[in-house]
Formats: sequence, structure tokens, C-alpha cells
Amino acid sequence: MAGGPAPETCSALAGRVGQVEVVRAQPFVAGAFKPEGGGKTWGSYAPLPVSAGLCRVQGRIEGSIGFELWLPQDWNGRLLGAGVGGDAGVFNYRDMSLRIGQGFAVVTTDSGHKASDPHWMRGAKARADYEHRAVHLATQAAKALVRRYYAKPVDHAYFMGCSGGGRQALKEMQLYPADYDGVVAGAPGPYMPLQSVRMLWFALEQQRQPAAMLSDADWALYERRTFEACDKRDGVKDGVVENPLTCHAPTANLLCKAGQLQDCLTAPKLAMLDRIIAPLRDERGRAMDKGLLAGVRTRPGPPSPLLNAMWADALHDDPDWDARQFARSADLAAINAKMPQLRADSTAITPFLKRGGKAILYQGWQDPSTNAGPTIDYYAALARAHGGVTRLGHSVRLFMVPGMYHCRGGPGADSFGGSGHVPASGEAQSDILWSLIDWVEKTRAPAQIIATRREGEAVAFTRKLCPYPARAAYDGRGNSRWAASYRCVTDRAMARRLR
Ligand SMILES: [Ca+2]
Repeated sequence: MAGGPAPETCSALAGRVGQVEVVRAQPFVAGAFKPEGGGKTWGSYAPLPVSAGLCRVQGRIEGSIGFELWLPQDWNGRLLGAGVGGDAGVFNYRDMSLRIGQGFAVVTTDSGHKASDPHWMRGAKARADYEHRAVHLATQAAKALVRRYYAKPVDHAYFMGCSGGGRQALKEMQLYPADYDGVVAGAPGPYMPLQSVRMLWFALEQQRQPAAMLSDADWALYERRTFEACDKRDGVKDGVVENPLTCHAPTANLLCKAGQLQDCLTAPKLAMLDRIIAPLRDERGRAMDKGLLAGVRTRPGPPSPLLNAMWADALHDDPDWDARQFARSADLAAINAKMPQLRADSTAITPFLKRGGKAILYQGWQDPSTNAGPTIDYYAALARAHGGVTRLGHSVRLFMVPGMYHCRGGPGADSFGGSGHVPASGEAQSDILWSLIDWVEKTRAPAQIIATRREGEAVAFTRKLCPYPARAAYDGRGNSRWAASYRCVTDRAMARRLR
């Protein structure tokens, strides 16, 4: 096609188009990348060394939504959106630096505020941008800039994130089905308001009863004993429970015997543990959720800053809000009214499916922050709304990760190309992003994904991750360390939870 637009130079991208202002656009030569603000600002999103030359675009939208776009010299024709978790306010330099060498143009947004502003949730625009607007607007801006820089449009666009970044992936699928051809949603917390009520409630309960306050060591004891009871049931004693749904280890034997001071819980602590892992009850005793799966730890100590901000700043607009006024059901209703798009549990994804969109969800069974149960329940709701799990599986799959905590970590095999996983193999069989790309571009649905457990540089073991409701089953013959000795089989208890 003759007469098309010519590619623009990197620096020519600077300037303003509508509400999108490119503040700076500069070439960056491969090597160590040191963003403004230093490592502390970026935490787990801090960059790794960059292996490709790129054009670095720094911009803002509507004056307040920060975004950054990296345009590699050797572009693979794809755009990757890199999500940010927690209460955002930073850029996901980790996934950008991991994926730029694979040829993606990568975009990330702070979701409309800076981490340095602790009370950003008081602003209605900042809240809406955080809930859903910022990622969408940054995606649109990125697509337009890609088109100018390379003089051709994006071939395919993908989004990947974990935790709040996984929730961003779900929001894109639900609200903006044309933005991405495929999304990877890790530990997405689809019912974040309810999850937040649960976490705030048990943190406050423990503050009210200091003698029943559970420490990290108490939770570790509970986890260890539960795993000891259930570990071998999947045929392999490896410290990992393949399917916690079938693990029912009584907590009563954690109670300290007379004179016992270690490796046990006092009666008040045991009662607190039992309350926390049971379904959350509202003020009239009705269950608000299904409780925690066996062996799942929770965050010890006082409520996290994000929880406090949600209530003090977003809901009550009062930084001195007294948490003793917290009421489970009333405050859940109130936060859902105040931040209606914070939840990401809509099953109305037909526009995304009709476009041929694909989604992969992944979730650590042992996640203490965004618990596994709600992610399974959302997947079950999607299956019910879209003709059952087999039919849904043509477009959306959920991979549960045994023994994984929040996005990574824990006793299981926790490295499979998810958000922040280092290294990212770039091969569909062991890199969840590339398995999504194969699904979208080559119609090869992911039947399994190999996850690796690393101890330092060494590979300790590998495992197969399987599409829900399947789990990995040991064949009883091969070396139990390696994924080749496992196959994916449908698990009846997991299938039951879909109903
Ligand atoms: Ca096991």
C-alpha cells in the first residue's frame, strides 16, 4: 500500500494530542534501567536489566493518569499491557523489562495517582480511574502512539497482571472487550470489596482480643499441620497439596496440652483461627462467603494501609475514621455503592467472547491475600453464564497453582511466566503469556502449563498446571520431581465446586 504514513522518530512523539500528553520520548540503549524515584518506589515492580533498545515514552492522560510506553527497536507487532496491583500508583517496570526483549511494545499506568499520595482515594476521579478508566485510556493512547512510531497498527494486544493487575485484566475483558485480544489475570480478587470486608473484619477482631491475636508463626504452624495431614493424599509427599478442597484437617489438635508452650495454640487463639477460616458471618449470623480453604494463612497484624484507605478515605472521606464503627454488611453495601466498579465479578463478557477474545486466569491455592475460593467461584459463575465449563473453556481457562501464595512464593512450583515471574521462558509450554498468544493466534488452547520451582539458580522440581477442574496426578512410576511424571485429570471435588 503506497502513500501510508511514515514512521515517526522517538522524540517526535512528544507533545499533546487531545487528552494525551507525551511529556518525554527518548531512545534508551539496552542495559541497566534506573527509573526516577529509586528502587524503593517501585518495590516488586522494579526493573531488571533491559535487553533491547527502545523508545521510552512517558506521558499522562487527563493531566493525572501517568503512563509509560516502551517501543522496542525489534517490534513483534504486539502490544502488552502490564498491570499493577495493590493500590497501584506505580509503573510495572518488572514486566516491561522482562518482556521488551521478546519484542513487545509494553504499556503500563499508575492508574491515575501516585503512590506518594496516601489519601488519593478521597478523589472521585482517582477512584474511577483506579477502578477501570486508567488502563483503558492508557491502552488507547498506546495503540495510537504505536501506530505513529511504527507507521502500522498493533497486530495483537495482550494484557497481563497479578493481584490488582489481575483485576485490571478482568475489568478490561468485562468493560472494554475491544482493547485486548487476550488477557492473563493472576490472583484477580474478583470480589475485592467482600474480600476487603473479610480482611478488615478479622484484623479488627484480633485487635479487640489481643490474647487471641494470631502471629505469623501461628499461621505457619496451622499451615504446616494441615499440609502434614493432607500432603500425601495426592500420591506425592512434597509439601504441596494438589487439591486443598478435599483436605479436611481438624484444627482441634493444634490446642496446647497442659504444660505445652510451643507448636500449639492457646484456646483463645484456636477459637480465633476457627472463626477466621470459617465462612464470614454478617451481624445476623448469615454467611457472607464460603470461608478459607484448608491450610491458607492470612496476613497477621493490624489492617493493611489499603484497607484503611478504602474505608477512611474512599467511603467516609475522614482520615480519622474510627475503625470500631465498621459494620460488615452495611459497609460492604456502602463500598459497593461508592466504588461500583471495584468489583470485577461481571459475567457479561459475551462481547469479548464474540470477538474471539481469550482469557487465562491463574490463582495460587494458598493465596493469603486474594483467596483462591472467590476466583474459583467467579470462574464457576462464568461457566454457568456461558453454557458450562467445557464451552467456557473454549475461551476462558483457569489454572490453579498448588502451593503458591500471592502471585508467587510458597512451597509449590511458582514460576510459569506469570506477572513478575523471572525468567519468562518465552515458550508456550512454560510461559503463560505465550500460551495465551498461541491460543489467540494459532487457536491452540492451553491444555497444561509447566511450572518450575527454583531454589536460587537451581531447578528443584517442575509440575503441570492444569485447566480447572483438572489437577496434576502423579503416574506412580516416573521421577516425582518432574512434570513429565504427571498428567492432568479431572478432579471430582473441583468439578463439584462449579455447580
Ligand atoms: Ca503432595
